[in-house]
Amino acid sequence: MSRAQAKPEHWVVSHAGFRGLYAVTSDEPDTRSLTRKVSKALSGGARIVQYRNKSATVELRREQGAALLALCREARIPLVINDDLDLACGIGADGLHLGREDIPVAAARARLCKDKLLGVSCYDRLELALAAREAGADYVAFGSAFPSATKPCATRAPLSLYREAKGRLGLPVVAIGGITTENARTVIEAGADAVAVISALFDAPDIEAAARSFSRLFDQKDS
Ligand code: TZP
Ligand code: MG
Repeated sequence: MSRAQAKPEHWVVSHAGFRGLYAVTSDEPDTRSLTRKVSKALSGGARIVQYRNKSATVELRREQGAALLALCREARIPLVINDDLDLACGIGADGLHLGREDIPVAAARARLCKDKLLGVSCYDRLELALAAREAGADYVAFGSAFPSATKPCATRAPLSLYREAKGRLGLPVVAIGGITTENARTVIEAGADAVAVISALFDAPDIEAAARSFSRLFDQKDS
């Protein structure tokens, strides 16, 4: 059995089912507001949630991570923590997402249980993804797919990379950066298994409706 197939049964997302809207939180200082927003994203069909808050203190991150974990467990959706291995381990989250400024992937894999998801940002570089797979990553993310107001200086990844990476890696591939309900279809058709979205989801006037629109794009590809 592969590592991915051995993930806990309470997750809706498995290796084979790693597909759909990947909701990444925006920096939100108010925990109640954060949980309200994420709850709407889950109601709209988000298949995975990443807690990302670049401006919170350690205490606030712990409070918000724990609150989101409770919400995600109820929805049977995995909660992945951005950057912070101690937080992920401390609250018993379902996974960790790392970038190039974070701890090495192999070091994180060594501390994370095998049943936890480990995701790695690979920007526009397939060789980073190949190395991440060797070091124990469960999925990889490429982007920015489009210009992103959240991360304006992010490297742009060519659309051709999604299919090429899928073919070369045999791992789920996530597209991130500037993805909206209008352009998401382009990256899905280019081979992305999931779309990771911050602003077009959490800044939407109706978060649940936006999540549903993103989610429907994946139904359409199946039919
Ligand atoms: N990595 C590349 S672009 C980006 C990250 C974290 C930001 C994505 O945010 P948005 O608002 O969906 O463009
Ligand atoms: Mg990071």
